[in-house]
Amino acid sequence: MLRVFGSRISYYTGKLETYLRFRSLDYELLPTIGNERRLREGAGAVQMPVVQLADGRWMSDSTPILAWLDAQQAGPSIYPEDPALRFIALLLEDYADEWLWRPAMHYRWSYRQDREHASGLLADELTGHIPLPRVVKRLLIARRQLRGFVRGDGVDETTRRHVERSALEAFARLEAVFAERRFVLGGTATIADFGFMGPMLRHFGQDPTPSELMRNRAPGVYAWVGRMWNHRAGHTPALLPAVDAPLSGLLAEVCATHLVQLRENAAAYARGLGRYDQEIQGCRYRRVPTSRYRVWCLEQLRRAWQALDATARDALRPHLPEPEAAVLWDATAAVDSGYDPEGRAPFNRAINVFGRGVPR
Ligand SMILES: N[C@@H](CCC(=O)N[C@@H](CS)C(=O)NCC(=O)O)C(=O)O
Repeated sequence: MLRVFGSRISYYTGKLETYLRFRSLDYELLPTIGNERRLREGAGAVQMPVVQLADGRWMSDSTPILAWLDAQQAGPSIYPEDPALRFIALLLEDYADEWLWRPAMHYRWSYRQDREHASGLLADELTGHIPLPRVVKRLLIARRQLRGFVRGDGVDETTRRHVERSALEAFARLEAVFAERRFVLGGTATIADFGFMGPMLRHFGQDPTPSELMRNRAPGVYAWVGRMWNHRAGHTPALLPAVDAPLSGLLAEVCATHLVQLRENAAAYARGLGRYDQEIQGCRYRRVPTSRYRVWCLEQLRRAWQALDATARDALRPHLPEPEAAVLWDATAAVDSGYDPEGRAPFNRAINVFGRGVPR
């Protein structure tokens, strides 16, 4: 039995739970609040999810957690065998993890109905032991999230439209994919699907405002969320033989958004900046927080690209538009995060995506 510290409306906890269900691995869900000391001592940081194995070892960060768990399983892996497809799957996971985070937080905390739903749920789930009136707890939670992860992450009147467009664009690109097949890369789920379940399950598929948008504009994505939740390992239908038009369209959006942010974030980190400005698809974001963790994400993707042979790179290059995608291979884009130099993740000392948790 795994012990999963998280929340039943958390982005990355939902991603992990989808995987645990897929592999029929039993788990118990426990709150992070009230367990901060144990989590910090065991895993290095308080974030959702943190996992404790039956033998007492601690794991953090859904990306290496899924990679490690999957390596322990008998039978077909969720990481495609084909090197080019595997690279695409990792890139899509990172986009879902790190780019769709901002619109997910915006929809949850900027819209009143969504904010009331999430703050009430979190107050009840996580803060039952804190002797404050429920209304005060809800207010404090909502204020922390809105200040830190929405306004503090560059969402304002000038960027709001673009932030929402990012979510709608992801819906539209995935809708085109699911018109062709049941999962992102073929007939069964890969790490790309589990990555997309982060934003799509507990935020866009469940929060009142984006879930209505999803049902109306992208019913195929809505159906895929249910399909993923119900998907179990066992059968292995084929994956795509080559990148097709819907997948190429999705990759173009990934390059124009996520890869630009990864590049600008790494450059800011190299300059020692705590915040930086970036322009994405013509929209200017001011003073977004620099993330050391995302410098590491870029290192991981660059390492994966380095490991590809010429055949795989040639197959991918037409679908990874420059100049944005050059951050994957350009030597001048290399920035050292210094995080997890021994490659021990998920068993290393974790860091939060932003500083000590919430951007200040
Ligand atoms: N890279 C981590 C990110 C985990 C994460 O940032 N989780 C969010 C909640 S879904 C969190 O704990 N944020 C810190 C906070 O709110 O203080 C993962 O994939 O597990």
